[in-house]
Amino acid sequence: QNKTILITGASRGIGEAAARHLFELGANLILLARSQNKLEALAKALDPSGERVEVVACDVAEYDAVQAAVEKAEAFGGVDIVVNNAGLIDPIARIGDSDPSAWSHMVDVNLKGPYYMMHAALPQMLAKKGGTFINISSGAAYGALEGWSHYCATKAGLLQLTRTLHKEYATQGIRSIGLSPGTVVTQMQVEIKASGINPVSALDPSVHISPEWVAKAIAFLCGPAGDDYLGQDFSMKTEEGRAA
Ligand code: NJP
Repeated sequence: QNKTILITGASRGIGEAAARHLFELGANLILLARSQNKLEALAKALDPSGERVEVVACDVAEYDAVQAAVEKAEAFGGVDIVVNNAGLIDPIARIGDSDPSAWSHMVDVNLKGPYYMMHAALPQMLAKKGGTFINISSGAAYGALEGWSHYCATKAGLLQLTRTLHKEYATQGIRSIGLSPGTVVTQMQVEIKASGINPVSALDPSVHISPEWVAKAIAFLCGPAGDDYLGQDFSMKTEEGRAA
């Protein structure tokens, strides 16, 4: 309620579901992605008056664009929560077949993007003496999955960033929490299936996790319950995650 929440990758999938759910819970939102049209359509559907939702077309791999987007939060009194959700998995390829520039680009989006967001948002949060980062990682941070070297490496790196931020800033009221959703029915799984490497055999919305379910986990971690997971990774695949 009345929190200002910045969500990256809000144009579809988990980010869009998080935007819908957190808006319903009363948050002011700043929505980021590269697809401006999709963001504008979402903002119009959620908030026709335009009072509580701001959209910013932004590539999280560009520091100046990230900083300009975070500045928009000042109009809402500063950012309270950042959901670092934007992420890529494509192109999927074994290391020897991979394209070095595509590998590097994934580091830019999946790892440097959340770091840029932390760097840009921390001054506002420290001025408010509090703030929360929810960093969407993955079970791939723990396993070595064929064809996913870039994804596994960046998601493991994001968890280390989460832990380090906690060590550095917890005493100043900054909460840093990882969230590993498991298999979620989104465009990303369509891309995984198309690659033919490590596809989930039958993606079934009645069995696999819905983006709406991840949105509820994000809201859960934004609240006081998140204090039990500071500097850690909340896995939705565990019994604890399913119960939450
Ligand atoms: O993916 P998808 P999900 N700058 O492909 C945006 C993690 N995860 O919702 O820029 C800014 O539907 C893109 O927007 P656009 C996963 O690693 C997933 O499934 O307009 N934004 C879109 O909104 C990721 O971190 C599963 O193209 C950029 C969004 O990112 C997060 O969950 C399992 C961008 C991607 O939407 C959301 O994934 C798991 C850029 N440079 C973790 N590049 C799963 N789906 O099974 C992309 O454990 N975006």
